[in-house]
Parts: sequence; structure tokens; C-alpha cells
Amino acid sequence: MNQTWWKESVVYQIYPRSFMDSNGDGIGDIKGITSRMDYLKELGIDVIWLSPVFKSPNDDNGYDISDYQKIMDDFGTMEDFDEMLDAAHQRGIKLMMDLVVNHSSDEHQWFIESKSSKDNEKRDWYIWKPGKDGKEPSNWEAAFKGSVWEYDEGTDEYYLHLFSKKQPDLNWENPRLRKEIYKMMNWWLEKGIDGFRMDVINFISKDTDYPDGKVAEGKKYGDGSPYFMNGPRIHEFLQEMNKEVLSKYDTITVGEAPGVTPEEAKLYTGSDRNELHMVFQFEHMGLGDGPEGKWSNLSWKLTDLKKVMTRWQKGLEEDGWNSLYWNNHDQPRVVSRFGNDKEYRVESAKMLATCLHMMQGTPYIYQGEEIGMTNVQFDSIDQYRDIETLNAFKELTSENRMSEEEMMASIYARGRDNARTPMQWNAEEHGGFTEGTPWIEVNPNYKEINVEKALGDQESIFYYYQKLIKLRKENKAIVYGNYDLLLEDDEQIYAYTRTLGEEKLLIICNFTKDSTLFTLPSGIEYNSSELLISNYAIGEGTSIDSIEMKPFEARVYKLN
Ligand code: TEU
Ligand code: CA
Repeated sequence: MNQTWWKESVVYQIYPRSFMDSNGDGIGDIKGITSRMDYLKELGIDVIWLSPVFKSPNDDNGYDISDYQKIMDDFGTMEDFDEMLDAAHQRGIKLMMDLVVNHSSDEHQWFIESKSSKDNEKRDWYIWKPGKDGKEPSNWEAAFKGSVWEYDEGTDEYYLHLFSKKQPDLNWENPRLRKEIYKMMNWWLEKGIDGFRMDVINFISKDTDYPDGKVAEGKKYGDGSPYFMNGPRIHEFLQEMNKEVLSKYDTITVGEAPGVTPEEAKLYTGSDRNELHMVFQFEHMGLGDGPEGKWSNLSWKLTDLKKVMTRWQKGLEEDGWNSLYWNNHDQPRVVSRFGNDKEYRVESAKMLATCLHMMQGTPYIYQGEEIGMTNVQFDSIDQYRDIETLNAFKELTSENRMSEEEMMASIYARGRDNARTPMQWNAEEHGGFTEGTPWIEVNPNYKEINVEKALGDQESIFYYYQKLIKLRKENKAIVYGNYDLLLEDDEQIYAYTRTLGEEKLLIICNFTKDSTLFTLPSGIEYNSSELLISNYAIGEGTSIDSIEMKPFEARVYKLN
């Protein structure tokens, strides 16, 4: 296994709008990030993944870029950016930027020209089609509801947008467009950044016939995903990107790939593929999805979570590499999603962190996860900001597919704004995030849950994450050891081993608020055991043959 820094790193994701506001306008900014660089150093992370800070009208909070080489006014200036990059590098922290090139903003100069006329030289930098029988060219549904095709009166054609109509898809079939993207990527790498997280990168190659998708019961639009996920030329494009850009620098890359399987992930991340280092898969995040996607908010089973995680651990064990995450700016807070954000918030947050960070792959920590921030429950839909949530609320309630109460309950459980309420720094007003009025309200529990309180409590979730990160640095078995699941049918305990040569680790996690007996499966040979980390105080010399696991208890043993 070729040992490389990006396999041995821990990444911290910053959603700049909600991280730290330095000028009192209620919006997080780059100077605010720089002011918190020592905090990140203290946590011990190696890389920052910075969600987009580029010029944008913020239809999708920066995932709709109108200039790839300019900083959004809300966030500051390019000088602020250079200062932040330098502050990170001075502390040995690398910076991974968010590359959003499946689509741009409709306010990007390229699109303005492309839309201006059918024979504009940039017309085919985007995907334009005439209508079919007076309707959209195909029946696909957009991620933010409605058709993926928006009609343009001026040129009597439709353009494709898999997300909002202000996010027109770029046409990757066009070599001139691809060349322009590579030029922009090189420009950022020449500035000294250390890599990219690539937004829905497995969507950039489409089936250019745009065939209709299957229409589910009661739905108006069809499922186009078989025709835009992992498309026909995706590996050709990524190998070209690697040749033209990535191979020239010592980068870290991760491709966000909704719908990817472990088998396909080997093609994206295999060491001889010359494409990407790793991908973000979504199978564990989709547990509980139903006919209305995540808004169905069905219950999930631990055995299903174990199946999914094991498929990915084993699938990429020989070649390829896993990313490891529970949270990001699109997902609910893991302590609310898979843990217990009430009486066992601290124990379950630590247990979930243990379960993930002891696996094989590069762990990603989302801002606030390290202090156990929870989901939020705003009283009114008017307090929410996320386009995906607002569009879904409008469509599902207006079409009586869900009641307002059902929709609010689903937003509480699965909405993206759960991750976007401001970082809670202290118990002052607005959690110390801003001295102004925050662009979205702070979670009301900021007085109990905040960084200042965590730093003053040796038993806090923060210091537990710090220990996990340190453990990874000290134990090659955590990075490179093989994973083997134990007790696969147990609905309470998630247990597995990691093996690297003679070294063997045993990880035991109780995912429930009920105590439960762990019995070491036969066949696990050992002479002695050394406790590496646990979220409860454990008496010396306790046997590991059978353990009464407390609510949400986690333990990691080194077996000798
Ligand atoms: O998300 C891709 C994506 O699939 C999202 O629709 C996400 O899975 C979904 O919102 C979860 O419910 C990326 C970015 O992470 C997201 O913030 C952007 O809105 C989207 O692409 C478009 O750029
Ligand atoms: Ca600000």
C-alpha cells in the first residue's frame, strides 16, 4: 500500500457562510476563518476543505459560481484569501477548495454569452436543446424540483440544469470548455492551494440522447440519474483532467459522487487509474430514504448501516481509497441522525466519532461536529434558507404529497439547514458567530453547546476528537489495517477489527441507549489487550471476553 499524506490526513470542512463573521454583517467570511486557524491547529486536523468562496449570486449558497477566479464580496477579498492560505500553511494545514464545474451560475459571463444567441461562440459551452412536441426535451426531474430544462424565449430553446435554473450545466463534451476549466484549476494550484473537492463530479458526462427516465407513481417528472450519473465519458474526462492539471501537483482530491458503487469507485480511485484519490459515496446517507427521497424520513436499521459501511470498507480494501464522513453541509448533524442528541448527546457523539475514525479511509470532520452540534427545529418554514428545503416544502405540500407538519418533521430530521446554522463559539449572543444579525438563526442550544465550553472541559467531545486524530497519527493499523466486521446481525452493537501484520485492533460501539452484552466472537485470538480510547471511564484489567456495554459506549482495544 503506497503510503501517502492524503491517506494519513484528517480533513475539516468549513462552510464559510456559517463559520465566523469578522465584520458584523451576519455572514461568515474569510477573515473570520483566519481568526480561527489556531483552533483548527489545536484540534489537530491536516487539511481544510473550504466550501465555495467564489463570486456567486448565492442562489445555492455559492454552489452557483459567476466567476471562478474572484472572491465573493460577502466573504472578502483575494488578499484575505491569500492571508488565510498563508495562515493555514504556516500551521502545516493544507487547503482543499471546492470545485463546482458540473454547472456554473446563470450570471457567469460564459452563460450570458451562450444564452445571447444560437450562433454565439459560447453557445455549446452549455447544453441547449429544442423542445419536443412543445414540451421539455426530456422528462427528468431537477434535484431542487421541477424540470431540469428551462425554456429561453430569446433563442426558443431549453437549457439543462440538474439543480436550480440558476445553475446551468456546463457542456463537458466541448473540449474548449474543458480546456478553460483546466486553466482555472491550474491558476488556483499555482496560487498554492493543495487540492479540490469536486462537486457532483460524476455528473459531468451525460448520455447525450437525453432519453426520458422512469416516472414513479404519482410523480410528474422522471428519474434521469441513469443518464447523468457515472456517464459514458466520465473516466476519459477525469483522466484528461488528471493529465492536464492534477498530475502536475502534489494534491489531495475527492470527487462527490452521488449514486456511485464500490465497484465504480475503484475506477475513480484505483492507484493506476490516474483520476482521483477518493470519492464521497452516499449509500449510508440514503438510509431511511423513501418514495419522496429523504423527505420520506423512514427509520433505519443498524444492520443496514453495517452492511453499507462494510461493503465500502471491503470494496476498496485492495485498491482505491475511502473517504469517511457522517456529516457535511448537505447532511443533518450525525448526533441527531444516528446518535441521541438529548440525554446521551456527549456519549453518542463520541461513539459515532470512534466508529468512523477507526475505519480505513480519510476521515472528514464537518464544522461543529467536533463539539456535538445538533439539528435545529425552527418553528416556521420562513426561518429556513436552503433552496432545496424551500422548494421541496412548496412542491410537496402544495401537491398534498405531504402535510405541512410531516414536511416540517422531515426538515427537522434531514434538512440541509441543520448543518448550516452558525458555528457556536461561545455563550454570547448569536453564539459568538457574529455581532450583527446572522443570515440564518443560531441553534438556540448555543449556550450549552459551544467551543469555549468544550475547550474548558477535558471530557468534552472536542478533546475526544483530538485524541482520535492523534491515535490515527500513532497507529499505522488505523490507517492501513484491513477491516473485518463482527456480529453482523446484532442490531445494537457495531464491532469490527482492524489488522495490519501482527497488529490487531478491536472496535466495539453500542449504537443504542440500552446497555447490552458484548461477547467476543470465538476465533479472535489474543494474549493481552490494551485500551486505546473509550467514552466511559473503564477499570484497569477488565476482560474483553464479555463486556456489559453502557448506553452508546465505545471502546477501542489493541490486541497483543
Ligand atoms: O450536492 C450534490 C447533491 O447531490 C445534493 O443534491 C445533496 O446530495 C442533497 O442536497 C442532499 O439532500 C452538491 C453540493 O454539496 C450541494 O450543496 C449543492 O447544492 C449541489 O451539489 C449543487 O451544486
Ligand atoms: Ca462577514
